[in-house]
Amino acid sequence: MLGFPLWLRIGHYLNIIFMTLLMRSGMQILADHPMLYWNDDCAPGSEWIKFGKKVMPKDKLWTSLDQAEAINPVLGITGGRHNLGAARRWHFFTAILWVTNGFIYVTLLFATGEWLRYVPVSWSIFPDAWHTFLTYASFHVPPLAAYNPFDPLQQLTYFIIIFILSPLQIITGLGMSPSFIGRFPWYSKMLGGKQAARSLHFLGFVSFVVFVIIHVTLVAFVHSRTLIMNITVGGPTGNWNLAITIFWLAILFMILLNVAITWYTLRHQRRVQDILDPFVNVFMRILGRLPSRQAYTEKDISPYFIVNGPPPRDADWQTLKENDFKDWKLEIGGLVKRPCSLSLEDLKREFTKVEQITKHNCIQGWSGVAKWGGVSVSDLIKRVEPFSKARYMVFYAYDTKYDTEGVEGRKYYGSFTLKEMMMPQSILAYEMNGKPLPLEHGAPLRVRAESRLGFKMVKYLKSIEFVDDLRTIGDGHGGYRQDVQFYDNIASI
Ligand SMILES: Nc1nc2c(c(=O)[nH]1)N[C@H]1C(S)=C(S)[C@@H](COP(=O)(O)O)O[C@H]1N2
Ligand SMILES: [Mo]
Repeated sequence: MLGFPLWLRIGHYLNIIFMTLLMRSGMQILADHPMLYWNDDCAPGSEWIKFGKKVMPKDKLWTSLDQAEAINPVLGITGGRHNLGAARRWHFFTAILWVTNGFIYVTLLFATGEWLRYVPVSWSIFPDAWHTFLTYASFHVPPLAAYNPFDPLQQLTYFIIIFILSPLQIITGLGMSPSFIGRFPWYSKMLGGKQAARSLHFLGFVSFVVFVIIHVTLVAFVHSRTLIMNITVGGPTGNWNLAITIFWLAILFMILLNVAITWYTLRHQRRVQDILDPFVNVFMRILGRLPSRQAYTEKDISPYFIVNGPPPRDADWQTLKENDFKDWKLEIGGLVKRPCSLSLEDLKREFTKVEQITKHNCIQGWSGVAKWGGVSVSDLIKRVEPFSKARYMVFYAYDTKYDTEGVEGRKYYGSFTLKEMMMPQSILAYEMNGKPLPLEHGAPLRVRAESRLGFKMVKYLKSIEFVDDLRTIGDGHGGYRQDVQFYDNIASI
């Protein structure tokens, strides 16, 4: 006899909680680059849908940060504009809980025989579901007897939600991880590309929203008393007062939890970063171990490549630029036996040139393919001979960052573990698409670490320092965006 055992009711409720958090954090992430594409070049105008009304100027340099839209904190988990670090943190943390809960739920379904409630075992489900649909369409309600425990249309819908739509969200979610698609480009191709994965993930979200609206409407209007009893006290013969009390308390708690998370996160960004990242990092590390093996072809190169992080206004970089960076030198020091200082000429003359055609993945969501030419970081590491206690490389840039109000902040910097930098597609690039690195893309030299998100790849390089601990650098979180915008540091998803 199929009923509503306690574990099923709890699983259902936890699912509601996690779904609300996933949806709100997802919308916040989308607001940071509120355009969706079916192509991975992301040229302005090539999107199939755009939220917000911003139009970028044609005659002056803009960056992807300018494209971010503000979002209401009721919809977005942290609200406002460019609150991406916290949104990602909540999205990934909740995703872990949602998948775990779903996994337990499905396991118990099969262990207890309850799976029969969702999995249709006869093709007659289709004509039967159609019949139910016609009943609703003519503003009639199927009799209670049609529910055992669900009517055919309900059963078919739930089956699709649990066994098709949910796995698809996981599959398309993974299809956006730079580490995963960097290591397995075929996976990305199978989904139609990085942006197709992103678009499909969004359409999956829309399907969930449509489902929730219909589901809630039907519960409210069709045999609602029985359904509410089923999902709270486990059956229609229980205590109605208890059932309706549980029902409203559960909704109240869901709302309060959402408000509390938004409120707390906005006030304690750093604490939320420090508390949640260790959980998320378990998965970030697993994916982060995958070395990039991308080999796109010349014809994949994006005709247009979005910029993020405008060229430095700083006088020292401006002076170097005047002279085509002939006086520029990369200072390498810290925990190394042989510190050195290398000009562009030195880099070209003394190291083997490597080239790679790869896909760039910005944390905001856009992508682009380019050919990068330069020196392999592992060659550089061999040259300077780090001491055995050196664990990280810190990359310092020339650009001072300004906040959205134009207030001057600190200098850009980033870092990697030596392990990450020993990967074959970790290079320092002085060329893009066969030409000297353009000013806005990081001249004269930038990092390319192809299995990571774009913000890790420091442009306008000034110096490199080998260190044993990141906690003493900047605010100690591994980079400018980690310190100031609360981004996560591994950035493999
Ligand atoms: N020095 C410096 N490096 C930087 C940035 C920056 O603002 N300053 N932005 C980062 C971000 S968020 C991204 S997505 C990439 C963008 O590279 P692109 O402008 O060549 O597309 O550079 C990264 N490196
Ligand atoms: Mo970025």
